[in-house]
Amino acid sequence: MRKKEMIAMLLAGGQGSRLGVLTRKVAKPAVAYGGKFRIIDFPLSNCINSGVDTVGVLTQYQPLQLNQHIGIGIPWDLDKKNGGVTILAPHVKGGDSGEWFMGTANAIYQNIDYIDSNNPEYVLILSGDHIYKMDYSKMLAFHKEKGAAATIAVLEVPFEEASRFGIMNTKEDDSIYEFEEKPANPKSNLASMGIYIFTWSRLREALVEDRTVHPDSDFGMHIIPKMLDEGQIMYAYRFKGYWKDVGTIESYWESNMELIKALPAFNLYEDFWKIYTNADHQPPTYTAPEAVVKESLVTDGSEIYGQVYHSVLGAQVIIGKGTIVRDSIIMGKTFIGENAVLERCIVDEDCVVGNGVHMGVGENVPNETKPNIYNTGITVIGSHSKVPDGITI
Ligand code: ADQ
Ligand code: ADP
Repeated sequence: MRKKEMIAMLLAGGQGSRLGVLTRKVAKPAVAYGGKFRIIDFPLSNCINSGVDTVGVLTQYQPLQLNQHIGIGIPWDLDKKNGGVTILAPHVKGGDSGEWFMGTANAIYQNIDYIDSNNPEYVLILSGDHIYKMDYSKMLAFHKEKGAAATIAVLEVPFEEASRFGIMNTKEDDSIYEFEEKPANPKSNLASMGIYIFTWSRLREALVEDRTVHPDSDFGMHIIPKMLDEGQIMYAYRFKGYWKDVGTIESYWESNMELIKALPAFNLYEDFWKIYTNADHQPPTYTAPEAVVKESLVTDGSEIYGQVYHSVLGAQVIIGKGTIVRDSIIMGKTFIGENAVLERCIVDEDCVVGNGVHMGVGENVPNETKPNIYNTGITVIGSHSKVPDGITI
């Protein structure tokens, strides 16, 4: 039987309801990000850059786009016969009694056979909805050095946000003695990133046992507290670097905008830690004589006839003559007509925005006229929308 030291299981099943219309038709991990990427490119690229060559992807909600994007894993060099990326079917029970994976740990339980077939020593559990670069091999070295049953990647978050996370207390050596999932009154600000390494034999045991008590078994709610109660050795692995849960419209927009700072907190241009994606072959971007493009990311195959300021544009975007786009995210294959103004907008893929459309408030406008109102409104247009000529939104 073949043996892998560590395989990854990527939880890509969430709906991402807080991303609103952006996840109406696609799962959150398949949402476009940074012009030419999709959110799932980050954990997948981290895997291959860390030497993890076997990844199981658990999908559940609207998996079509995700399946198309991942394919057989060629862009990430994950198309290997021995290992590679495997998209695990949403329900495994077959027939009419197809069972949804409710709960993150239960989703893993449902795929025990897949994990066993790789005979791993360790299993890395990942979420499909975080933007970050991380060397999982360093985390594994830490896990082995500590002889832990489980290691949780952590970072310190502002106290007022702590109740959105799994929060733990550690001793001086970073061993964990207390863990609470999304506590109302957090006792610390050391937050779980939802990234775990388990020694597989220990996790396997816990999954099988917990299954009988909690059919909807969840890592943060059940598995981690259970293992801690049993006195198993668990460590917090401190991550230093950029990490963003892009689960809300605001954090998604902000994180895209952070990419276009002169000194970005998150750098896509580092050759030693490339982010791979499945992109079409497109011609270069064309900028017309009258075009203005400043402080922006513009992806291949676009045609700019208007003005683009501080914005992120996906592939094959067309910006018409006389149109001004500012502080916005325009996703791939979207067409914007002439003499339109878009400020603080997110326009999803495959949209058509008509001539003379005015969209989004623009930070300055309400602040100048009503100094007490600080408007952070972001206007979002779902995929395949058509905005008729002359409309103001
Ligand atoms: P949450 O962010 O609330 O907390 P959760 O809803 O448990 O995360 O989902 C984790 C990931 O798994 C997401 O990517 C989600 O899309 C996916 N997922 C959820 N259920 C799934 C299923 N049944 N099948 C496939 N995929 C599924 C978790 C931890 C916290 C931690 C935060 C950090 O529980 O302790 O602080 O992540 O973001
Ligand atoms: P959000 O927090 O923005 O609502 P998540 O991605 O965290 O989005 O998803 C919320 C929860 O809903 C997750 O536990 C996810 O697995 C669950 N969920 C989403 N879609 C489905 C589905 N089709 N069937 C069962 N559970 C789902």
